[in-house]
Amino acid sequence: MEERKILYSAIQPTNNLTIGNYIGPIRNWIALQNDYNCFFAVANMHAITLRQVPAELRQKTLEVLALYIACGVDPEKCVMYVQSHVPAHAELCWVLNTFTYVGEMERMTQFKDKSLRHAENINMGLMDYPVLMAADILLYQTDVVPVGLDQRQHVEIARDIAQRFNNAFTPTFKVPEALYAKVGAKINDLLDPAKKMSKSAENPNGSIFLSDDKDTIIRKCKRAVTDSDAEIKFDPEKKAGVSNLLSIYSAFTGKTIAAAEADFAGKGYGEFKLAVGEAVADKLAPIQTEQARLLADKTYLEGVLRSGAERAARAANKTLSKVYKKIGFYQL
Ligand code: AQP
Repeated sequence: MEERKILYSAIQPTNNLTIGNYIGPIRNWIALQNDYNCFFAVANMHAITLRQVPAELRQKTLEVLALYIACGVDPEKCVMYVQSHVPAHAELCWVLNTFTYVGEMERMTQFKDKSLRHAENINMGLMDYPVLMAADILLYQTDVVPVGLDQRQHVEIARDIAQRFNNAFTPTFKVPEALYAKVGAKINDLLDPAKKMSKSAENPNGSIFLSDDKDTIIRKCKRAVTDSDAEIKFDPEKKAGVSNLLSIYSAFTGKTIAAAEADFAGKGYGEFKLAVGEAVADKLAPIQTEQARLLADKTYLEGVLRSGAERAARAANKTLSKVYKKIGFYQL
């Protein structure tokens, strides 16, 4: 690989991916893959912090990889791999645990939210999620991490841990920057626009899944919560529902928010919602077809993962070996 800056990002193979996952991080991956050395993981180790059905987790792992490629991530240019195929993630996580304070982890918003939603299974892994994510990022000497806004706190803690380690020894980790989408860094739930659109939302009508068919997408858009003043204007404070739909429309058509507003000047919400649904469905249809084609070729997908795991492990082990040396682990 030539000397370029490093980009790292990952998605958990849980539930079905939503347009939030696409608009927030994946679109940026595709836009930046020619300018950075990219590592994209399928984060199955993060996924088991909530209970998964093993056969589904296995299947979704391939589905997510196929989706990355179907969305436009180029396996010739980018390293794509499954997190558990590179043991250095777990190994560095253990070391970084000793540079992270319990109080910091208890304050993480996602941990608090997920603890409330999964009170029956508040396991150590759930609490340790941000440290594993720090290990993911720091292993590759990452410069930028394209994520959704919901991950801001986790990237911040990864930076803190990197700096803490660097200060305790000598500079070892690059301190990464988060990178957010200009439009759609946080896509909200269609039925409750105060909340992030989520893969695991209680009501699936609030989320558009990348696997949804056209009728379903249009039905969900038609039911989206808006307001009563009938003006199609971007104002996230006062018009959260409409602004969310404008962001979705902008992301799926490539138009600016101003151009999107202009498209609907003087038009009604019914027409607007239908146009948003159609824009999403038209863009997703070829992605779905390509994902299905790729999933029928398991040999190809496994080849991508084998080569990805090798290339990722090579980069990750370099960092891990430096870390082990600094902390005094006897190496043979
Ligand atoms: N609504 C969103 N808008 C913008 N970006 C988003 N991301 C997630 N939702 C939105 C970004 O997608 C990446 C992967 O996220 P993840 O795999 O950690 O899962 P999630 O989608 O955030 O998962 P959920 O909904 O909490 O469900 P579970 O945990 O049950 O799978 C991240 O970059 C995230 O910011």
